[in-house]
Amino acid sequence: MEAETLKQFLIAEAKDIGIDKVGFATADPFTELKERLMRHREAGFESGFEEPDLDKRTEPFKSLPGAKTIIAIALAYPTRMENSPQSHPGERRGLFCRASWGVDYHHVLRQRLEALKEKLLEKVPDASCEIMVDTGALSDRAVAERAGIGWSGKNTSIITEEFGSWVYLGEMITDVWLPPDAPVTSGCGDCNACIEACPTGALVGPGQLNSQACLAYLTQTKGFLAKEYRDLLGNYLYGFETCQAVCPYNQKKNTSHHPEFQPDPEQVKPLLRPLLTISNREFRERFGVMAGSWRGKKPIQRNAIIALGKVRDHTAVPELVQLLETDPRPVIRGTAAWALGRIRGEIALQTLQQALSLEVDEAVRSEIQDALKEEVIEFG
Ligand code: B12
Ligand code: SF4
Repeated sequence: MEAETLKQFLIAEAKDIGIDKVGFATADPFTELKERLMRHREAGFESGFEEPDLDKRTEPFKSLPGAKTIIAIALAYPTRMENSPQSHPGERRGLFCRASWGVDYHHVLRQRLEALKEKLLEKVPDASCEIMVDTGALSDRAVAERAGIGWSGKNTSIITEEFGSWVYLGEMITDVWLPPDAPVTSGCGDCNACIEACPTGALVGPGQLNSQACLAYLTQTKGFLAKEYRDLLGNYLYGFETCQAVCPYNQKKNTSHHPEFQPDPEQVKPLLRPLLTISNREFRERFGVMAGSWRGKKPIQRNAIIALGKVRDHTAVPELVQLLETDPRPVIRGTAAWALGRIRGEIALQTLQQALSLEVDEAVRSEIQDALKEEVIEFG
């Protein structure tokens, strides 16, 4: 089959399979990206979730010998929730970012790419293919940019004409040559809305993110969240999206044609207090299907405690006292101490003082001491 005919066949099949955008790129090394990733690392801007081998990241043939083409795909996700439950005093709710709504996108995109691979194999039975979604060696964004899926925005996201940046990305490397698409021109122009809106200044320049200061990253860490970030998280339990929410290309975009990504309101906007005492099993059963559960329950619980402390929810005091007194995890005890210091009141204060006399972990002791200090300052 002639290459252009094969490409058009795959584009038509991709649509039937339920892929929103498909683009074709050469599998040449990403030479400029390599330089960029080296500087990114030297500056200490990596998150640690990236593939560490920069040769593998930028040389597709290291993942598939004989690689000629990369087929990039994008699937759009919803931005609006029907029947979104309200958060009330005493019944506060947390929030999973939109990129975690519905079924974990890794499975959905991989399944779509497997179906596309089958179509390619129908026409070229001896083709070799390597599928990647997020956890693969390549930079999904750099691939999507080269394949003309969208441009690389100043918020570092790939922005598509049709769906804004509310898209997941994935790709298939193959040793079949297919005519490449051209990258699209950036539409950012003079706009700097994302850089100005980032609450931590993590967007240190156009298209340059210091992951260590990015709230999306910080929601996923397992240790203590540095104090300066606690008030900035709002009620986010996983991920963050201000740099997308403010983007003019993302306004009024909502994709509802993938049932897999439709949010279950009780799952993506759960009540906070029950999260504090949820068992491992219950957590897996309720949230295990979501992308946002990949780091386990500890960061979600830590963020839930912070959200409750921030709004000074007095009704959470019994659960917070229980955590401070009995939880085996120092991060959870220490964060509970911080929240009790915020909420204040007699029970909170007494519990903090008692806990200080029993606590042996240095980091937790320091949190308790600071919580008690805040108490004195605020009452004084
Ligand atoms: C590590 C990681 C993170 C880290 C770091 C993010 C970052 N910006 O670097 C953290 C945890 C913070 C994160 C957060 C999010 N992530 Co993330 N993440 C990744 C991962 C695994 C690697 C990204 C990476 O290597 N970053 C390093 C930077 C330097 O490279 P890059 O962004 O890949 O490549 C671009 C730059 O290098 C730039 N570039 C290259 N040369 C040059 C030169 C100049 C001068 C400039 C200005 C730029 C530039 O262009 C490249 C293409 O855009 C990818 C999956 C993958 N395998 O690629 C998903 C991925 C990027 N994440 C994704 C998503 C959805 C998110 C969140 C929106 C989730 C959320 N709501 O919380 C946020 C968005 C935050 C943000 N502004 O990036 C999607 C992005 C979809 C899209 N439309 O762009 C991806 C592609 C996963 C997927 N397969 O769908 N993520
Ligand atoms: S907010 Fe403005 S600068 Fe940032 S990505 Fe969107 S268009 Fe580009």
